[in-house]
Amino acid sequence: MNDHSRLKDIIFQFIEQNEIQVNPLGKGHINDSYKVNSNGNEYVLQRINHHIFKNVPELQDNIFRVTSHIRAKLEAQGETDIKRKVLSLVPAHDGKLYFKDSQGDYWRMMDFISNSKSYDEINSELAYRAGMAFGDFQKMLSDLPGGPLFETIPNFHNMEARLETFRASVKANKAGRLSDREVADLVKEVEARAEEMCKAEQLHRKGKLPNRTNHCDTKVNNILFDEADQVLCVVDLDTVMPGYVLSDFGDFIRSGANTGTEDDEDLDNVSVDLAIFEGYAKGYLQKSASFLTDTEIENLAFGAKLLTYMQTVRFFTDYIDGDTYYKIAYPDHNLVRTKAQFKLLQSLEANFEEMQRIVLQAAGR
Ligand code: GN1
Ligand code: MG
Repeated sequence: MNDHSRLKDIIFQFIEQNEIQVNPLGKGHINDSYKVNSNGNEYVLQRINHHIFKNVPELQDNIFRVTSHIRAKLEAQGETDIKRKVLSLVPAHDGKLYFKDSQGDYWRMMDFISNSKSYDEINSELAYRAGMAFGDFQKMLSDLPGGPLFETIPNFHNMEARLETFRASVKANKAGRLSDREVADLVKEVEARAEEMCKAEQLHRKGKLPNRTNHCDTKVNNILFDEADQVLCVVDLDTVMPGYVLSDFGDFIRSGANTGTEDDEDLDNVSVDLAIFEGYAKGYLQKSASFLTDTEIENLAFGAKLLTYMQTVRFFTDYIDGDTYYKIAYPDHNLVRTKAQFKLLQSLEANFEEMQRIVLQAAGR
């Protein structure tokens, strides 16, 4: 069976048989996504990477709970364009929110949000709107019924656990990549910051940093905008789970306030764009300052450093392991990503005082 007829077979587990078009969609590093057109309707089909998301039924249940709760809130607010303001899962014919095929792969389907677009590069105004959207998202989920969400990837944004894994990988040196001088130097740079970067877990143990329901993947391209560049909704809900708000602040800055790209080969391109930082901080705090604690606000700028450091460590760990987690486009891709993230971290370190000032001013403190 060729790929196309395999995909068709899967798609008809969710929708009625029809003429369809299927095209690859998006740039995610983990799942595979396709856009499906059928009978005037548009859908997103995704193969869920179940080596990473090991419990697909719980994963889908999280997404169902999150989207149902947001939908109910939007209805109560009198929102009219609900179909474009929150994701809608399309259940399989058997009622399940996923389909497991004969090869053991897991699939899901959603409605495609019509006339929407995402950006990999933005400006300060769009960052401001994205900040409001993620602040709103956290606020809407603050009273999610049914108890905490399932942790779809255990210890996902736990820096202590990430460092433990990193150290085990360095020790195992499975791909033999540590003999390179540049790689060994980067290990030292990671270790030099390790203590500082475990501050969030330390604050949490002291009872000073709460868990909240976070998106945990606030990449700039996980926000959909409409034709007039107004935010429609937040997508990619696989990692919505309990965590520290530093994650949702920090990961947007890491991905959206970089003057270069996540995998820039020219490190001179990479630095923090403070205007975008400020836009996001203002939008996010406009929605969240009322429910965040002083400790959370005082550590948001640190969150930008933390998530950039964490991503450096994650790409680097994958490089040392021999590229088993992230999709790569060429052999040294994970090392290039590691160096670009590390360069961004150095820029965030150099601009830290200014970032702290911007955050406190935006919070009115
Ligand atoms: C992955 O799938 P995608 O591209 O949205 C990763 C994020 C990283 C990001 C780095 C489940 O996100 O945590 O920050 O790559 N998702 C998972 O670009 O590991
Ligand atoms: Mg993702």
